[in-house]
Amino acid sequence: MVLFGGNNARKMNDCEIPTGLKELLRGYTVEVLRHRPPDLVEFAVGYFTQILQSRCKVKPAKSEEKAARKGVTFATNAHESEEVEKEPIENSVGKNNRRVSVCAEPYNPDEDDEDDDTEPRVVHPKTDEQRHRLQEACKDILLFKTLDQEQFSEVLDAMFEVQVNPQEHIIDQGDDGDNFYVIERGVYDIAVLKNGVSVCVGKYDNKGSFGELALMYNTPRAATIVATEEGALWGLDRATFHRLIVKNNAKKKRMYEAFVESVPLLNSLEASERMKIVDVLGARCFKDGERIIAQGDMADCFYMVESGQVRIMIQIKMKAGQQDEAEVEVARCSRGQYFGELALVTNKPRAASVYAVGETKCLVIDIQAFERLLGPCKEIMKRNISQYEDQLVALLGSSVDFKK
Ligand code: 1OR
Ligand code: 1OR
Repeated sequence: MVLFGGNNARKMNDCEIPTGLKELLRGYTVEVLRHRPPDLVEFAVGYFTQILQSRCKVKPAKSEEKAARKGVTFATNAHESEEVEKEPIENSVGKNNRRVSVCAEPYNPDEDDEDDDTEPRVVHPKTDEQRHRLQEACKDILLFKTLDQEQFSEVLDAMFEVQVNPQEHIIDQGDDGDNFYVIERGVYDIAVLKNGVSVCVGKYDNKGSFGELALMYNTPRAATIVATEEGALWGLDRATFHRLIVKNNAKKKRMYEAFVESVPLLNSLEASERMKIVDVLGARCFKDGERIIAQGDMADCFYMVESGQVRIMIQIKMKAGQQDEAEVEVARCSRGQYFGELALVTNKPRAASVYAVGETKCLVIDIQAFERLLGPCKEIMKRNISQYEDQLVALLGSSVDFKK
């Protein structure tokens, strides 16, 4: 079908599409599809007026001055952020919205509720295949575990794919935060500066997420993240992260603050440190009998029981030489108790399997947050761990060996 004939068509070919037009129209189209308004023109007036108003609301913030000094544009909405992409950025991850050294105003998740509906939604269109891969990558991300269905779907809409090359710096310690990243594949070293020397303190191996701290607390990047091989990430821009994840953390605080205060293990932490735990934890629910941890697996997180109970089971074989194996219950944990620390503390595979007894809800912390936040509790954990073996011998007698 020819839309523009003769000269018009030529004019259209010569004509440059203004920056931002595509994103503006795409945003509008998405909202139309979402709300199905009866009158498209009236809806358009409302939609574009909102964008205009939200632009006018942006105060000339310190961050913008700073950004201007550094030659980058402060992104207030989806299409402006594309301008940032065009800046020559060292170690750029490609077509994503990385910003270097741009600070934002401190963010208070309890204020500005009405802004939620006026801020234009960031949408990066995806094929079915991309969305499927994205959903797989995000299904165990703890920060997403307390989002409701609609919020989660908005997060997925806003995420964009990033291809990664070996040795690429995804994040550099000291920079300001631009995006949060979820790993689809690849191995990424975590390095921090100690006495001016970069030291590798851990790694992400084909799963997990990083880059939340600078966005949550408006601090410089706390570590450097380097890809050790070719990989793929999904990025989430700072504005969407604030609007959905940080705001949701305020709700999490209300829900879990009292619980975290009541966990004996966490008593030795400062109150502010306990609140940081609330920020990074995810809630996971398990059905009666569901396996939460499998003995022998590699460990990636730590659990606290919020409601219900778990059964700790160990596979044993009868005295050496015999073949028979059995799974024996060695302990139970209920509200306020923790499990899954042993493998993290000893760097060994899971020493036991753990099953839900009845409907059970656990609060989960990933291994990096465990290392970062639970250091002061490790001595207490180690003391408890040293009692495990004595308890087991007392429980089972000497007629069994552990299955390695
Ligand atoms: P960010 O926005 O500060 C760097 O950017 C990211 O590295 C950070 O968010 C975390 O998501 C991730 N200390 C600080 N940041 C870490 C750490 C970490 N691990 C991963 N990140 N530690 C290592 C714990 C294994 C403590 C080091 C002393
Ligand atoms: P994990 O990371 O090894 C299984 O995953 C978790 O079960 C383990 O951490 C502990 O939190 C929890 N042996 C092994 N794991 C135990 C034990 C236990 N008790 C609790 N867990 N016992 C036997 C010791 C060899 C306890 C016997 C009473």
